[in-house]
Amino acid sequence: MRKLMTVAALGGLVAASALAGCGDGGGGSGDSLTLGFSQVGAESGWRTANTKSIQESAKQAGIDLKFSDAQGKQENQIKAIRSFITQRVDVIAFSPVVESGWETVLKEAKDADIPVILTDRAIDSPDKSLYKTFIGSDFVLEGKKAGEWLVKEYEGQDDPVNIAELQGTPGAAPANDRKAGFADVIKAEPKFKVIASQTGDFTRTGGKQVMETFLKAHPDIDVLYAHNDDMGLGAIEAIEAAGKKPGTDIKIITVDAVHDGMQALADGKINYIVECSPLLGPQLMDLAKKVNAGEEVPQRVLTEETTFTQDQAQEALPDRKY
Ligand code: GZL
Repeated sequence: MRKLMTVAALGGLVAASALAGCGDGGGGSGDSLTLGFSQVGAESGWRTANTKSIQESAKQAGIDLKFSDAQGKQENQIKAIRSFITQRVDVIAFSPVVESGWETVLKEAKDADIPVILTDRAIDSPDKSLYKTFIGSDFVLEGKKAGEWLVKEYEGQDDPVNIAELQGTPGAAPANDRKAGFADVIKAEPKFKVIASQTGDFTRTGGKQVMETFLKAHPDIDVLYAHNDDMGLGAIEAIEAAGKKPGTDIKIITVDAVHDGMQALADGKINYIVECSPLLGPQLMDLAKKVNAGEEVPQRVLTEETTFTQDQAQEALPDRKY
């Protein structure tokens, strides 16, 4: 509607073409809302489920979705956002692959009067006027939940606990925050020592390769904390290839709770999973419609999520949506 008013102000001819149903002057077809979405890539089971949720929800909401996969590169996301601006989409949404470097392109969107919604991952800019809302998890809390389980698991034991950590993509909000939340909890007990910490880039391959190097350098690893299930699953392959029992010789904590992670948890190869829901599609579409209509939306929309032990995974698996 906002765009139709602008088009109409440009003169009868243009307004006539708009009224003739040639679209609202935006990139949309007819009067449906056009949403430009830039996705991080396809690096993990979580990402696949997130993409599915967004694409299916757009269809159900009657929203014309222009979807771009950045293959993990910030420059591709910036290009996609500029393309959405040129196409005059109604709303832009994206999951920022890393936290910094977004001010310039988001100012261009703001100058073009196209509202932006952040999904999944946050940006570190203090300028909150660059986006209308951020819908996603509290990654610091997820890291804390992982740490709290470990503290409970080793309660009453004084021996040193050697921890290996597989970090997510360098500079990504979930990697920075899951590391910080976990470290903040375990620092209370000197027995917990992070003896190795390196990025596996949120992928299975990365998790397997880095875990292989960890195992060669540190025969005495007691615990693995992986920032997502996929790196944990890759690490399990390396642990088994080294003749050790994942979940027993090396306790494993991961984040996400995607199907394959939950199966490994139920099978006893992972000990605890902190859920991070990828099912952001329905709420994103609702927010996009509200933002397009000029309605007020909360600056922050927190996603609901829980945690799973091995017993809880057995119970939850049959009903899992991802
Ligand atoms: C978290 C999301 C992370 C997942 C990973 O919201 O950004 O990226 O934890 C994914 O599996 O790759």
